[in-house]
Amino acid sequence: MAKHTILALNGPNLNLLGTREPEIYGSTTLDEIAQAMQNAASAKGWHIDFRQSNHEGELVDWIQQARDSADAIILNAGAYSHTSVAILDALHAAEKPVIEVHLSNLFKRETFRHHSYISPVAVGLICGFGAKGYLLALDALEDCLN
Ligand code: CA2
Repeated sequence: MAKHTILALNGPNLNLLGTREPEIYGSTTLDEIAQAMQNAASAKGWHIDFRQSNHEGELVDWIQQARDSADAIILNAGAYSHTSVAILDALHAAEKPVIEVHLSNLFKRETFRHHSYISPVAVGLICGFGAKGYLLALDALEDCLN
């Protein structure tokens, strides 16, 4: 049995990765990110539960379930990062370590992307490293899990 289960959650429009706007988000698809995370997690003896939804309520449901089914959460909530108090509240209730990931460097972009509701509940934030950010998040979790 895997030592730890990590919920890797992706928010709206991230299913489009690799198909458009490669200059901002890179050319790696979400399926390729999922595969790279599975490989990296397996090497650590961990299991990845990788999901994407365009629906805020579905993301909230999955975060609530993580209280019983996951040891940590890696979250790219996409545009909901900048708007969703509901996701913030769900993360509080889940009481699991959260690493926030963004492909792009939020602080080089429009000012409305500079604020994230998720950052205050996250152990840390990784942004600007493209798809590699998800793997950096897995490494960062090593210090949060035992
Ligand atoms: O940089 C990130 O990872 C973001 O979370 C991506 C979100 C954006 O709203 C955040 O501010 C930063 C948008 C994801 C949209 O992804 C697309 C990918 C390809 C084509 C169109 C959208």
